[in-house]
Amino acid sequence: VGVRRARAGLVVRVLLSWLACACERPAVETPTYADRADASSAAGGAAQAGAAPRDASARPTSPSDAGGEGGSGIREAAVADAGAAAVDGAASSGDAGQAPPLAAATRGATLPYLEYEAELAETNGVILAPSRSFGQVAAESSGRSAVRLERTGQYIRFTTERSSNAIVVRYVIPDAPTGGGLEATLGVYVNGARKQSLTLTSRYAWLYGGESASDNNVPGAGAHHFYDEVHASIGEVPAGAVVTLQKDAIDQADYYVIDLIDLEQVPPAIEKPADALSITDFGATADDGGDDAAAIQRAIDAAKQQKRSVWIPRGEFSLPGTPLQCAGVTLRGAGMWHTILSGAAAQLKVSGNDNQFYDFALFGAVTARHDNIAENALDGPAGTGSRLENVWIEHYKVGWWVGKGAFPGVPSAPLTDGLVIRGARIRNTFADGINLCNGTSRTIVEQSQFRGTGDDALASWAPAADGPQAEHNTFRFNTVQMPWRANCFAVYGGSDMQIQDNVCADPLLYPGILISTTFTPHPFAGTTTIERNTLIRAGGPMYAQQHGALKIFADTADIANVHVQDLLIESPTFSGIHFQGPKLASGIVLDNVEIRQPGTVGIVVNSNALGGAQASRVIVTGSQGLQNDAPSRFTIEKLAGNGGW
Ligand SMILES: [Ca+2]
Ligand SMILES: [Ca+2]
Repeated sequence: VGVRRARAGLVVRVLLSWLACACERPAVETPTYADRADASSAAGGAAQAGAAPRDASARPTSPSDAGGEGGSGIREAAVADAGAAAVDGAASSGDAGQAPPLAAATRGATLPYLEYEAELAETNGVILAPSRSFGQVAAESSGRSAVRLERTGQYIRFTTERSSNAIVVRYVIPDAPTGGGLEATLGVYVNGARKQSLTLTSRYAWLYGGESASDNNVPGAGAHHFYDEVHASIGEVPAGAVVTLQKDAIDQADYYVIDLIDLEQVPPAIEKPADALSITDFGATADDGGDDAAAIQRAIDAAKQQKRSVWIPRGEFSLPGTPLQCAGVTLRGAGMWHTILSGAAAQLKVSGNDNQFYDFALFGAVTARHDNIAENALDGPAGTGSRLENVWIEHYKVGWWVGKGAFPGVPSAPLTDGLVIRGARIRNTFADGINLCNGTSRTIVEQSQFRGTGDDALASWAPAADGPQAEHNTFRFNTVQMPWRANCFAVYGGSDMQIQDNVCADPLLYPGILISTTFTPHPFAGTTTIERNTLIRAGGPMYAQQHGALKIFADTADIANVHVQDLLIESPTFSGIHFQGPKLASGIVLDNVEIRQPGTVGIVVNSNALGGAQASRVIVTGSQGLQNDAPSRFTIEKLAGNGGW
């Protein structure tokens, strides 16, 4: 029982690190982001693999743990969103290899892996001091900390909580002196034996020129975007195994920064549906490096004619120069770990209706952002009846730009209506994860995970000059980590948009949720609903502004009727909630909002803000509650149950 509880305790700590447990933080902090003591308190959390476990019951579930009154509902939800359900499962799981399925997350995506923060593992490496300063590796890290392995024999080590057969490591290795990246190995040990070498590259990382530059690979000042990820199958690793990442003599990078490790039990490959047309019958060959684009396109065209689906079997298929044209076609793979389309043109150009994409990976080759090129994994409108499910996307400009594609002129009706995106895993892009643009309506993105996007992870944008009003888009049950520019969730105009049941952690420069009229959209209409979300260490410095974790920004037009309910804002870099003008904000309702340990103040109203908001059950702890710099222009009406301001 002791061993089991110890293992559970480690994972509890790992998962709780998302929550930036306020109880571990100093009571008084400086109001600047740069040198704040941070969430997963590296000094406190490190090298404790053998320390007394933190029992799951230590989770801050009772209202008294967080102080204040009311709001216990969001506290419980907030605990669950960080994976407490999974922790409970692990703690009661019994013997190795018998772990039950991971329970559904209350907020955020239910993900098929456990995440281990390097800075909470046992290590003899260098734990990076927490930072929120642009240009520092720690600031781009999950939990705002990581571990640097500098010398031969340095490692991170942890005990696995569940059985697994695949690993993802988020890492930094140096760039080549002249740019372009370099490769180096890193050892994976299981129970003390070097089991295999991971091959890491910095080809897709390292940009220069400061916060606004995302297209400069020439080494110089303003380095940022340090991270990339590697994934590998590692054979069966039982629960309770000791997994070590170690720099040995053969591992030649000058240093390795490890941020986090995901361990996943990948299911067996999916079987081919009987009536699907296999691309291998049209000339595609897996794993030979030869160009498969023409063969896959032949399969797509034949399948469309025969009203059948296209089967992409297990293996890696290469698309070096020609993207695939998809209009009214279903592509099915053997699973996101099993079927890979890779290369500079591993892109799906989408048009027409009934486009369906299931169970494969798209691994591109984009190394910088070029706004004049649609280097997107998927690009174009989905029509009606379309789905994207269980697709893994890395190294593009955008995951899916759901926009006009090749449509000429200005659309007068939505080109995408009712698209469903589910189970996507979109990482390490140079711009948005998913952008619903040009009138996209009634589209849902859910149960998806985004990490390291170079612009908004999820955006809904209704540009007035380039499409009809957008309506009823929903982002729900998604987990977003470490966008290195822009927001976790952004809505630029539109009617009746909804952001529900999500988790956002560690955006570097911008809010967690932005409601904005930037980019001259159609006006907000109906009600914009933001409910049951958690924003962790959100907000940041960009364009010489201190963006709050939730920002309502009426810059080019008025914003009316935004309802915010059941929101937890944990350790925002600056303010928790941020109002900025100069246009009118009206009908803004805040209900049951908790802002813990803001870097500056709980709620900030810029001097050009206009309008007002109603607040009930809004609790601020750990800092000044309200700073209203527009007292004659903006009024917050305090209803019942507020505290701390
Ligand atoms: Ca980390
Ligand atoms: Ca091939």
